[in-house]
Amino acid sequence: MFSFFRNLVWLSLTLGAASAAAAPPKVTDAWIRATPPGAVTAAAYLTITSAGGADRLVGASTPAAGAVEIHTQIAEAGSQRMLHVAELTLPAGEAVRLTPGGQHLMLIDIKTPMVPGTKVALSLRFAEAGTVEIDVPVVDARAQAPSTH
Ligand SMILES: [Cu+2]
Repeated sequence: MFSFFRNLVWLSLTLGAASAAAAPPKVTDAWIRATPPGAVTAAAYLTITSAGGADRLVGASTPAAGAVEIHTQIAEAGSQRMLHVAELTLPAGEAVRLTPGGQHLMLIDIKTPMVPGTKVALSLRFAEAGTVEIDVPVVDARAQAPSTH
């Protein structure tokens, strides 16, 4: 499993070197799961489509948290485990979905609880397209993701 992710990173580096994306990636269906008081992390979900060519999500940040990591989730011995990945490969024109139970952005050391109805500024850093700023609505954990944004 670990070598699988190493191969993913290697593959994305190869693709990134060959691409020359111009148009910024399209980010849709972004939402952050509301957190209870005292929580130190929060999960953000979104869909990214790189229209201009292959790209990679290489980092993210927000004023609302100390750090943002790209995580993937795997089932292991009957329980869910999260893995920190260095980057996310974005094939040209393909919608890459970060959804509950799978890949997500992890907000680490959040400054305040994530309150439903509020929005959080999120800065996404792409290898080719540079930085894309979005405002992400906070949604109650029991509610479904908004259909669009
Ligand atoms: Cu996580």
